Amino acid sequence: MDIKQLKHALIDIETQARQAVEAASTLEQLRRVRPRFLGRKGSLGQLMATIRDYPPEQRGLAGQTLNAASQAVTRLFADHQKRIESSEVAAEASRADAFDASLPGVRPPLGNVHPVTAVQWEIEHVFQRLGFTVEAGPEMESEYYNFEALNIPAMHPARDLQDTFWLSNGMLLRTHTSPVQVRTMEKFGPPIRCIVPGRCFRYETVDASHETTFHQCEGLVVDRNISIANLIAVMRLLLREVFKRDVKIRLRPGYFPFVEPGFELDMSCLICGGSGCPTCKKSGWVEILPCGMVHPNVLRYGGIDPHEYTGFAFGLGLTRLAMMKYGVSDIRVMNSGDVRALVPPSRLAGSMIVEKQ
Ligand code: FA5
Repeated sequence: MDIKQLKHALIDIETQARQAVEAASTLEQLRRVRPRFLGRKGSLGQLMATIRDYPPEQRGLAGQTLNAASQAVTRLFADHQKRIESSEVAAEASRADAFDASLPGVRPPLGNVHPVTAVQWEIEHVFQRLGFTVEAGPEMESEYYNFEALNIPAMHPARDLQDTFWLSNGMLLRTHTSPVQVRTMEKFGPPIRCIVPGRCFRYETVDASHETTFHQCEGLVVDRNISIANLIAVMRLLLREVFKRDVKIRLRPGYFPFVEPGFELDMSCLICGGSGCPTCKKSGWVEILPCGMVHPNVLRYGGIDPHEYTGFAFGLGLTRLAMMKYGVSDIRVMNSGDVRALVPPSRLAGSMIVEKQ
């Protein structure tokens, strides 16, 4: 048999092997069919024995050709064996009385979580996929980080925008998560991509949308060539991921001494559908996402050269976002301890339950 005939013979053997393998529906049948092809006396084994009959210059090629065919047939058996095994496992598992004590258990989701926690987990998940780190800062903060390093010097009227709880030791309860901006710049230097979820405190009158204790989530990106286009793209992505659809937003100029330019990003109130209610103060819009390009002075305070780096920052109103997402119309419910406001595991994204347990 010359090499050409050998190749034809091998194609035939492979075809027969495939048919025989596919006809086997149990491991026992498969085991019985194997020697016909792969055993020493099987069709491939017999051809192996003829290698020595080839002229020396053809022996190498004949050997390679046979080995390739032998490997292909071995693979046919191995693949079909896996198929039979998994269908046997599936059949076993679907039996009403089947119980495999050796399988790892599925951890049942336990307990309900606070709406703010649920939204915070979701946001962390979204941003971690974008390569952001999750940072934290102290709730008892110095005047320097809460105001001065954010370009709000003493006597600046912007300090009055955030009524502050001052402490007897000269410190304060942070009025926003923005102090962690300069802390993070000092700690890591550029490039920075981080979010900072956390609790904030303001000495103000409580109503349906204002609390003295509430949550924000700061976001900070500092790198070369960061522009407003990056800022808007990230804001849109964030809202789309949290609400799982495009929500109506509006962008208007906003003043914060630590950004330039600054914006207020409002979303259409999901409690009233935009027609006006106490939650949105009858405006149809909820202030949720103030943001802007990091002011050069703030970069300087953080030890970063504003000629080389630019950045954007945002201060998401986490508590208000949670209200919109879970339909809580009065912010006072959030700190009330009312268990009816909690979110059951069935309403959390599946990946979050697994990750956070
Ligand atoms: C700030 O706190 C800025 N630090 C945000 C910022 C960060 C701007 C980075 C630019 C760059 P403002 O005071 O608007 O901004 O608060 C931000 C959000 O927190 C508001 O949109 C609102 O959703 C929420 N918020 C503010 N005060 C309260 C309150 N008393 N109760 C509940 N939520 C509040």
